[in-house]
Amino acid sequence: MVLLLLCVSVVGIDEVSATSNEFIVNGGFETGDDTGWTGRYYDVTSEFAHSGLYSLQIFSSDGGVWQDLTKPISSACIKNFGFWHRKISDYGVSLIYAVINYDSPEPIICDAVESTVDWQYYDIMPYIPANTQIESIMIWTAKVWGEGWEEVCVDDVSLVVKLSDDGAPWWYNNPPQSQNQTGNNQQSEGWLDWRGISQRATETLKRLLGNPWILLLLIALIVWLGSYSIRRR
Ligand SMILES: [Ca+2]
Repeated sequence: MVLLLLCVSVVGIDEVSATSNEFIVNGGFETGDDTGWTGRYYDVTSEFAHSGLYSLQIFSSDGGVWQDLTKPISSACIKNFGFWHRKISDYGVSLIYAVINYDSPEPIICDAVESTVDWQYYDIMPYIPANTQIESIMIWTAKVWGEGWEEVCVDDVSLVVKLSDDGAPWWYNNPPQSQNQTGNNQQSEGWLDWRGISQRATETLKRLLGNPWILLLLIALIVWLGSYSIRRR
């Protein structure tokens, strides 16, 4: 069991070191398609780009995209979170805003801003509550009643976590303390806490026991140990 726990914690450390500090998949749309995103009334375009060759073009109000993060990110670990946007012509009034889902049933609907023909940065950081786990991001458009509406482009959507001096994600060396102290958050905060390790050990054990070859090997080992101890007597 000790060996098993060691193996599991080694897997956890590998996961940490292999993790990039960017947590948005295809935030610059440089795959040339919508890989990582779901939504409506959008297309990936090469006509406009804040950086690279592509951006996302939203061609109707009440349209946009969303993405679930590959793992919930603690608010304390986030360094930058936002995106760039612009209107494709000076016509109409195009509003854009972000919606963040976190470890609460109610999402955060951030303030809508007006897009201009110049690229502008939409900063999500001021809307993130302390001691929360961010789970997904939605970028959505709206119109003003009675006004015309112009298409909007979005590019360089990015959620970057802090890095320690050794290049590991920030929480690897600085696991958030406040939630553990208050006991409010029962969810695992990092990969190195014992609750997380024992959870992973249990899951791995279940997976191993579900494998008939491993099960057979274990039975053979028990039989061999049994016969060995009988021989010694
Ligand atoms: Ca781009």
